[in-house]
Amino acid sequence: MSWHVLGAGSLGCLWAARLARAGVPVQLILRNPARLAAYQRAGGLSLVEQGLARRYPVPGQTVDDPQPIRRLLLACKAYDAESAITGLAPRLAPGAELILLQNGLGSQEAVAARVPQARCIFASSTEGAFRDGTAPEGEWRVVFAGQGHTWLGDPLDDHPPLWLSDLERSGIPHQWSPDILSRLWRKLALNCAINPLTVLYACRNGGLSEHSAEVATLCAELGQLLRSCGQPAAALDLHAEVQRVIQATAANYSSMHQDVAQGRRTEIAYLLGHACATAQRHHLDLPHLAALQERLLQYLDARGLPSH
Ligand code: NAD
Ligand code: KPL
Repeated sequence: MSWHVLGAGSLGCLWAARLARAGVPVQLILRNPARLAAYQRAGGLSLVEQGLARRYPVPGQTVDDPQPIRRLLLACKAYDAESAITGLAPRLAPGAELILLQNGLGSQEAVAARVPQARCIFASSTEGAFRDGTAPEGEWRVVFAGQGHTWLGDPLDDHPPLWLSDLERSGIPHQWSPDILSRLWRKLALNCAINPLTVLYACRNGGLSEHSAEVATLCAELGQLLRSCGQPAAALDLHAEVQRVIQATAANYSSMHQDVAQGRRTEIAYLLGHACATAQRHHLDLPHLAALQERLLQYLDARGLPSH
């Protein structure tokens, strides 16, 4: 059975290349005929691993190709996920399975509501990849920059799908995780405690050691939020883990910092925005988190970047 991968971006290409080289049938879905033609002219995608580039001529198709979709990796940004799945819904075969690779929370529920006939598997990944815009192959060249792990789970059904063996065979490090919501909330909380401050203070993650009181206050409010919305395990030792991540990634710029520095839209609505909206729904007063959101929105607005 063929995999389909929507989003020939960083993670989509990383997954497609590894599936293809293991002999797993895979098709890349591109936005329109012009993008498909450009992809085909490039001869497929290139993956750079440990400095070595290899080309994978993964077949491509457009969103409105007639081929039914049974297994789909949705590898676009959180803000594109709902409209992307709406475009593909007519192609989903009965019993289709979707893997939602988006960071943050909120987009998964929006996707699931659009395609109630499909099984939606949520994923949280610590792998790192980026597109190497400077190469002649341009956007079809992806650099595998950070080894990591992907957790997959279905909040409605804890039976692992049979196709996990395809990931095994392809060398994609993964784990079936019945508590996937807890993982996604924990990652969201880490991102909320670190990413917005790195943008506002224009610093690397390590620069936050100069703002430790502010980080501690945010962690306390995030812990309150997690406990109030039924995720107490995600709140355990949050502050200690945030401090560990700040130390371990001290030399890095957070993903949100990189987005803003490159003038790209951020996933704020699915991170801090989702945290603040959930707090409001639970009638929780979290003044520092709310003030952080306000400051970040003003900062983005001043630079002409969207707030959603
Ligand atoms: P990306 O921007 O590199 O790729 C997304 C791709 O999806 C783009 O090529 C875009 O054109 C395409 N796309 C969007 N809507 C489409 C549509 N309707 N039809 C066809 N194509 C469409 O994004 P990414 O870095 O791969 O990130 C994907 C998700 O994974 C994000 O939520 C991100 O936060 C998360 N994530 C990324 C990394 C990483 O290292 N890149 C690591 C962990 C998590
Ligand atoms: O995931 C991250 C990001 O930059 O998005 C870390 C490194 C954990 C910082 O929040």
